[in-house]
Amino acid sequence: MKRLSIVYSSGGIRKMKTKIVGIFVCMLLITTILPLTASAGDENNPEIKDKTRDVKLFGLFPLFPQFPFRYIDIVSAWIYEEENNPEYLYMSLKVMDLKNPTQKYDAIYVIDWRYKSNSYSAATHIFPTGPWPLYAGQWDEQGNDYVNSVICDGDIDSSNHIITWIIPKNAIGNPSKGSTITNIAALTDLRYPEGSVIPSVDLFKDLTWNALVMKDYQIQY
Ligand SMILES: [Ca+2]
Repeated sequence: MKRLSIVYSSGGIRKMKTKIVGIFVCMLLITTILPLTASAGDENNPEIKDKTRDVKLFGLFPLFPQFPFRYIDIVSAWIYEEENNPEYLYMSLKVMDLKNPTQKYDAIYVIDWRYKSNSYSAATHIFPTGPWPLYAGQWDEQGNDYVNSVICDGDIDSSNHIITWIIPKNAIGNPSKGSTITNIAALTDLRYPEGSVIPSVDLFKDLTWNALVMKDYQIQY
């Protein structure tokens, strides 16, 4: 009987209307917020998810065993932004077993991408003497060197095997809110350090051209 009185009283109908409006607003919020969250990367939803145990000699020939190369074996890479730090783009690269310093080689870690027909990259080197700074900037047309670059904040986190660059957007073409950065790829490379007896050529590489996941990233802020 109580239920009937709620249905037929005007107060009950108002309550129902409020409830329906409430549910509708919630649904709107959920559908608005979800795509935003899904389009920013994180470790569980990376822009690149690479195969593992796929480091190759000269980037071409399979290697066995893979164990000695775990520190350049790319697992994933993701991009994100912080609402309270909108002038910066965050990029993280995860490998199987990051070593800092390395034992013998110059290890190079790179994420590159394209924005408005230009190429950009974030990179660093880790040597037996320790790491270089983290840096990022625009590449020249030939892909040989930086047109300009800046030193970035960030983190080389050996315990979680993640390198993170915090890149000022004004150093990478000022990508605007809603625009998309494309052709995101990661690469790693081992060379003997300059000055060693063996020439400093690219010996072992991991490239993500055949990664399991490859997504663009839409700028959030
Ligand atoms: Ca890999």
